[in-house]
Amino acid sequence: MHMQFKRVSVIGLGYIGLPTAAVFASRGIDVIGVDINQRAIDTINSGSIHIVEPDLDIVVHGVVNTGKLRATLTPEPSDAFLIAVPTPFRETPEGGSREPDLSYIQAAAESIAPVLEKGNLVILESTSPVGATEKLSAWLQRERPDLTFPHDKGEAADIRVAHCPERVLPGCVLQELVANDRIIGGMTPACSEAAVELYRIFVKGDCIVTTARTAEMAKLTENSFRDVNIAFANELSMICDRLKINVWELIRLANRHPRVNILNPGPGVGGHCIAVDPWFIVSSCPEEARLIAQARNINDAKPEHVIGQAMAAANAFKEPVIACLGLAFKANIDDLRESPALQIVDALADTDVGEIIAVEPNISELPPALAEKSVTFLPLQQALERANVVVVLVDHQEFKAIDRSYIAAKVVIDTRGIFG
Ligand code: SAJ
Repeated sequence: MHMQFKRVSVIGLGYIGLPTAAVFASRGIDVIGVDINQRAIDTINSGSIHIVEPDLDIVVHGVVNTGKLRATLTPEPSDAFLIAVPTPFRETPEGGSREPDLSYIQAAAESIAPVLEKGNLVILESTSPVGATEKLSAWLQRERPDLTFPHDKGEAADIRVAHCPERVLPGCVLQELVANDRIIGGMTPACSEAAVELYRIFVKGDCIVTTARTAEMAKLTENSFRDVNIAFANELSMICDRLKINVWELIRLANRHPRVNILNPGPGVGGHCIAVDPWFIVSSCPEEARLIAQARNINDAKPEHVIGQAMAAANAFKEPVIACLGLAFKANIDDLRESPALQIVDALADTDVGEIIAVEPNISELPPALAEKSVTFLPLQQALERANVVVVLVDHQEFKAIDRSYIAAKVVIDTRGIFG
């Protein structure tokens, strides 16, 4: 069967949904973007964007102008529906543990169900625990008993369902959407075939077919791999602090070995993916996922270690002034969400250790939580002039360019190794 995708709906117009919708539209597909946020819809329909991502504004502006992308609150009939909504974590009802919150996926399923038609393709792009795509199929079935779905009727089903996880790096989304290989996890071979046909519209990388469950696990595995490897680097950095060894030099040396490639230690692991996704594996298999859980704990404990180092350094001065360089969760972005740097500055501000200065070249004012705690927000140069303790929390390009003579007389805690 050869499917034709003339009209595609994207449910959830966030960091993944909006660029995906815009790229489909730029290839001539009629795209309907659906979101529950009226302000986001208005912004997009006026040709602007509500998130920060290089070049996305230009693409959205273009496709809204040509009428190829239109945003709305209510789903409309389409050939394919692509779900890109958040899958956050929540406390388990009994408390004490965490579990993935699939309520946004369920709500998306309930919103598209009324307009589904025989022959449609539904794709889940949201990062999901293993089994979520089968649940999606069952939720759609519950709303539309008149149609058949693959969890029940397999290849013969009226609707095709697949999991195709997004794997793009924030900051490089437009390039990576097109260039990266794509894992296509259909609930049946026919579901995969339809999904490959859809992604072929703009994906230049390989589209690799597997099952929905393997695709779900592949995405979680990629981010857990990175988390576990960063935990190894972070554990090494704490061992080296105790043993008075420069961890950066150590890693450079060890990485000379042809089969060793240690990642970079840091102040902790932030962002919405690597610090979250491993928990999806742990919550499915708590008894087996011991290393993955331990890596999460090690990375989550790293900010505490840095706070201790900063306090110890400050205590050596009569009037400590601590300049904290960076608030974002990684280099050269303005994203402060789930940022270990922010967590460290916030915790230091709760102590009476001394004056706390924050420097973040990618934002124009402090987030309210820090402003309330009398953290001083200064440009880099002024902060360095005032401080006797400098804590490097993010490896922004501006910090890498610091003239060493400015910091020679200060106590420096370099969590990112920018000074080697
Ligand atoms: N970090 C370190 N040391 C390192 C590398 C990173 O401490 O050696 C820290 C960063 O500073 C940051 C955190 O880890 O706080 C995560 O940053 P990242 O750049 O590794 O990843 P994200 O969260 O921006 O995006 C990841 C990517 N996944 C992988 O690289 C395996 C991206 O491809 C995924 O699409 C994204 O998660 C996602 O959506 O899951």
